[in-house]
Amino acid sequence: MSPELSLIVPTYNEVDNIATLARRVHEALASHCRYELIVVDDDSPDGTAEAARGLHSEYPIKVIVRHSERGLASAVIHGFAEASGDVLGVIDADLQHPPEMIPDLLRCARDGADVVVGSRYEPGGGTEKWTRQRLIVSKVAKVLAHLLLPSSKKVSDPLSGFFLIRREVIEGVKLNPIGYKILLEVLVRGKVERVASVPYIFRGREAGSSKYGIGEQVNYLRHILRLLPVDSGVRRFIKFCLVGASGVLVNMGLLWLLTEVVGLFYLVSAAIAIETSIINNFILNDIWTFRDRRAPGRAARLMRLLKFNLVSAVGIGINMGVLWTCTEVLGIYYLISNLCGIAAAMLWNFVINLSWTWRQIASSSQ
Ligand SMILES: Nc1nc2c(ncn2[C@@H]2O[C@H](COP(=O)(O)OP(=O)(O)OP(=O)(O)O)[C@@H](O)[C@H]2O)c(=O)[nH]1
Ligand SMILES: [Mg+2]
Repeated sequence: MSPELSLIVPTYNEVDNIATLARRVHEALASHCRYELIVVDDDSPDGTAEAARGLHSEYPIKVIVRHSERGLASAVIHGFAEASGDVLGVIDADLQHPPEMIPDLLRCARDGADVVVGSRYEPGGGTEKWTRQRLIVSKVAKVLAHLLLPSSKKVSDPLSGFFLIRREVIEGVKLNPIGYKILLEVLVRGKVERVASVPYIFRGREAGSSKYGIGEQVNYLRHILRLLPVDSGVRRFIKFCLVGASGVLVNMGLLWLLTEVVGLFYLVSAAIAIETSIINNFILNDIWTFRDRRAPGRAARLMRLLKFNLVSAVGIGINMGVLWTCTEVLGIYYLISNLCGIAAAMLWNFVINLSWTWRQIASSSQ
């Protein structure tokens, strides 16, 4: 019978930790579920793999040794491929993630969460023995992920190395991470709808040494850049900008046509052109940018059109306000000021339309 949970443990030089980890995992899980522990070791010179193999008679442990590859995240992916459980989990070998909390995480997965994250950033969670510098780096990294990769905002700690996922989340998905942050990869590329978080304290390392260094911070930035074009939130924003650009063309074209060909007064033409471009943008956003967020029915569509008009009207006000302030108060050249105004209005339009006009129909987090 296959296990319910496959727990992946990436290891590099963890000979002093692996037996304690296996024992504590077993004590935590034996009465809760069938599980397997998959140790993925990158040929550690300290003999971690042999030590892990020696535990085979006591615990359900499988040891994989990679000889030609190195890297935490790629080791985890290797472990996923070898796992047979319905739920896949990841835990560090050095006991910084408390194995005693795995049953709590598993409960959330059983309740239907696709991804359950052990989080340092929920009330009750935190870090122990971290230097101020490491705390700052971690917080900045988290904010960067939340800002640049909207998919990561589903969870409070997208950089956690302690999490469970349902197998379906990554089935058929090609994961291709750099460095350490495998959860980020799963959140952006995986099929994630419901998420849950469980607070935990990231303990200080007691044995062995850290493999975390400056190289990982560079890798992290490379990883974010690689994920940018994949993130569904970023893609949505790009679509929104393209639709906005099409609206500018409609606006300019109609303004010219109505003024030059039809002979209307240019301000009358402008009013018609503005409303037409708003309707153009609404239709394109409704059938393309926010296609997945449309409530059904004509009344709902009409309501979205009204909201979109309102948001756009305020957006025009913001554009004008920024243009005036930058030019008159800050003394910036008016064309540059206008660019700032357009950017501010665009951001306003996107954020409010996303959270109001095309608000998500069903809540996806627990
Ligand atoms: N297979 C494999 N595992 C790795 C590699 N680098 C780190 N690990 C393991 O990944 C887990 C996390 O690595 P750590 O060095 O503890 O990183 P960290 O927890 O961010 O840093 P510290 O708080 O300083 O311990 C540990 O179980 C390591 O043994 C690697 O290149 N390959
Ligand atoms: Mg560690």
